[in-house]
Amino acid sequence: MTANGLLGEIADIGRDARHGGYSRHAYDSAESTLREWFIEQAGRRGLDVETDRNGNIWAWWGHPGSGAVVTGSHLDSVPGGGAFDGPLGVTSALAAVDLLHTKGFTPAKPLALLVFAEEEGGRFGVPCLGSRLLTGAIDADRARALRDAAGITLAEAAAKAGQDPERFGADPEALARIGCFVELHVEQGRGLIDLDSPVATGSSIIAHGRYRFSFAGQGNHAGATRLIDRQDPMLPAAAVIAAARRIAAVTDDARATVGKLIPTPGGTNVIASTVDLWLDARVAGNGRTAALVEDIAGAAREAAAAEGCTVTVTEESYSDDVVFDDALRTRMDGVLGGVPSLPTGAGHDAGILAAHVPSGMLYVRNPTGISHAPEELAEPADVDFGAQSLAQVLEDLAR
Ligand code: HGY
Ligand code: MN
Ligand code: MN
Repeated sequence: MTANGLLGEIADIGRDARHGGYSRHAYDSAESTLREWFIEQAGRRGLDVETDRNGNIWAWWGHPGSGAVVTGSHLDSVPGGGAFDGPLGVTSALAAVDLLHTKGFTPAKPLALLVFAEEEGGRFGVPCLGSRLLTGAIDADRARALRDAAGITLAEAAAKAGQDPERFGADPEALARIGCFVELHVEQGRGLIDLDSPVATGSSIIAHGRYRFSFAGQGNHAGATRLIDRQDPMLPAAAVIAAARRIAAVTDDARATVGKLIPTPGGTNVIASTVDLWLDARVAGNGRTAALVEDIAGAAREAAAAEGCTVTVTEESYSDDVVFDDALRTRMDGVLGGVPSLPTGAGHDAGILAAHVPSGMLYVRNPTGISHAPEELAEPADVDFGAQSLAQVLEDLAR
């Protein structure tokens, strides 16, 4: 079946009527349905499926073994996300297996499809959670205790989904099986439109982190409290949002975003007692994300003090700059007959694995250039071209 056909099969799973697009988060009903769907699809192709101790799903063509050629991505989304970010890589991997089966190819090395858990951090806040756990990039106790908006811990959600959260943790045996990893992904930008090419390899990912800013003031009555008597944490929160843009704008090619803000208690006629907001900060260069965040935190402290409020800043995740394996990228480029190679500001599981195994990315053109929103798109012809390109790359790597 083609990747377009497979995407069509899951098109109604996890649609978000409120936000538009899709909301599919770790171990919620939509993502669990997608997991079951993937396992069924892999089984149909004669792949041996196992879910590892961290909730990542492996589907093996041939016996699991070292030096495996591995490809995959994720099935979870951001809230109100697009249809392609993650699922395009998973469906293209299944379609590539079909293409290789059809041509009678038999891999000379173990070949596996890999679906990572909670890549977006949409429920528990830490991105690439499955690949961070696999590689030991996050402490298992910290991961187990991560809570979603309803206060449910990852351990509770995973246990409810039939996993044993006590087994979470670095999995050097599984990691050692990976000879190389290639992730196909919809491009999250306009590079391929401007270059008029349907696919590209990935060259690098800029460093990025997530930081929680917690402002505390004094809850009070919106009408009975004079302005001079207020300690309103919304004021410094608003100042940080503006400061993030102002400071990033003078830091070359930095990106700083506040997309999530939660006032407590959140009443229209209530001065908030606390406000939590999350800063997503990204800029290439060693230590530059920390410096960017420190400048923004300085503005937060100043604005908080001016309003008689306090603020605490907590790093929730950070990933260093990634440069993908040059030999793998060159080999992919050769197989594909010379394609562009693009840097990206988007994080990926391939970026987490890159510190441990040769990793590469294959981007598929997105005519809107938009991602993490319902307008994310890959045209059917480019989807097919991407799956064929992935099949060519896998055949070369696994021959
Ligand atoms: O946020 C990111 O860069 C990725 O989509 N998780
Ligand atoms: Mn994403
Ligand atoms: Mn993604």
